[in-house]
Amino acid sequence: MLHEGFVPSFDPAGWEFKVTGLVEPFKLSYLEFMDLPRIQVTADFHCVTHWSKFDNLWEGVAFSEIHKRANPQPQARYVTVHAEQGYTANVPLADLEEPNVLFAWKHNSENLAPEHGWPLRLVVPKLYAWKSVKWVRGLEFLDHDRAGFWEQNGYHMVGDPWKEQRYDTD
Ligand SMILES: Nc1nc2c(c(=O)[nH]1)N[C@H]1C(S)=C(S)[C@@H](COP(=O)(O)O)O[C@H]1N2
Ligand SMILES: [Mo]
Repeated sequence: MLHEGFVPSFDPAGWEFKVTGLVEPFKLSYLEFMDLPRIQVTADFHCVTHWSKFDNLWEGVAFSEIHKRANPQPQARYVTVHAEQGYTANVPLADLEEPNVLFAWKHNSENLAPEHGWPLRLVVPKLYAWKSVKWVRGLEFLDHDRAGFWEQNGYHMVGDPWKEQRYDTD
């Protein structure tokens, strides 16, 4: 699948990125987010419905930049990723700590199209693409794994394509 719901409109003045839960909570405005150091990552992208896009060049801010500012408590082991319209996905913190996880706004040197997540999407190359949350607006650090949108609808809590973890029964 591609996404649930409609493509949200973007208002830079009203946009903020919120980090909450077992952390030192903080918020970033759009300009503050765009001021963070940037990286580029090349990675494949696997949807759970058996399509893949290879060799994508992503540009944005590494997860590690947000992680170090959040300074999570030791018991924080899971993250709920929050997006526009209440979309959520749960990801083990260990999978976000991979060096190629980023918040991207460029794909193959062009700004993301609105339907692909503009102004910001998470990219978690090692997991199925439903964890690569489009229109991302925040992270919530938790000590337990809480099912997100697709996970409540039968998808896997981790979603590793190499283990074919599609459904909660895999
Ligand atoms: N906010 C949000 N992000 C989302 C989704 C969604 O429904 N809402 N769908 C996911 C799924 S299932 C896939 S396959 C990818 C698709 O990304 P693309 O549209 O850029 O190809 O986005 C993921 N991110
Ligand atoms: Mo998907």
